[in-house]
Amino acid sequence: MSTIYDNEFMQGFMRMADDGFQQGWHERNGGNLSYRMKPEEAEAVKSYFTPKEWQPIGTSVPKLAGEFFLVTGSGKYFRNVMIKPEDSICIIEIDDRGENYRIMWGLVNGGRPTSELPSHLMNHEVKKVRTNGKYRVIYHGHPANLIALTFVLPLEDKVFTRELWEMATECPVVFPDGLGVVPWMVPGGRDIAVATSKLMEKYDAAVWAHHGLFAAGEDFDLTFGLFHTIEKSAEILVKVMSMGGVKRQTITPDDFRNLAKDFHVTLPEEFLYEK
Ligand code: 2HA
Ligand code: ZN
Repeated sequence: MSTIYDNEFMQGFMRMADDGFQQGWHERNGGNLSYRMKPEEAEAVKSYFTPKEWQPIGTSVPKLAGEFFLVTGSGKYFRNVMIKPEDSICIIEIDDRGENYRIMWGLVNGGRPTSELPSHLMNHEVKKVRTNGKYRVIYHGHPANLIALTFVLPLEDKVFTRELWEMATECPVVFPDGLGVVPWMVPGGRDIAVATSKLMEKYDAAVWAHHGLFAAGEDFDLTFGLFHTIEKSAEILVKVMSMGGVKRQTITPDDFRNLAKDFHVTLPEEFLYEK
């Protein structure tokens, strides 16, 4: 007998949640994940739907009207997604104005979608428009090395981008647009959602100071890979700083320009400043 979990997007979502937990980015109920479902995916699972009451999103996302999302639940543990998905995650539908959502499947023991739903949906809206519908995944977690850096580096996009680019040659190829930084803000609400989605106009990832990372991407592999690459690079920077912080040699602005040519990426000059 087939189940809702036989669908590839379900498998991909659950695997990503488990991978993130194994990486140590989701202590307790930390982090959240959302996936904008394709129309055929919503169609394929609609026999499992039991619609609940409409609830306000807390912000307005008119360009997501009528969309279905698979999202983690508020207060739920990534650690449990694989072993009890029906308790940990849910499918929601957005209403025709982009103001309300309703649970269609999941969270069988009650609960709500992620506390960061406004940030997730506003980021989805920006990315849907900017990528012509290509981007479908928004991911938030608490990677320790990147968070540690938010206590010692200036909270500036250009500093985080350049320092992380220098730590691993793959970085400018993986996130050529750079990385945004949101100063510390109260999580869960509309203000931090607005600040983050503004950065998502320009970048695929944004750091929340003293909190975590938001990443956006086309599919589960690319989004997880982006998050993973950023945190790996942050780990190297933490090691370099812990060894006294003096770089005897590094990748120079001209090295980056040469890399950009060979790898066919455009690296904005704003990140290739002389230090
Ligand atoms: O607990 O990570 O930002 C979930 C979160 C809130
Ligand atoms: Zn968080």
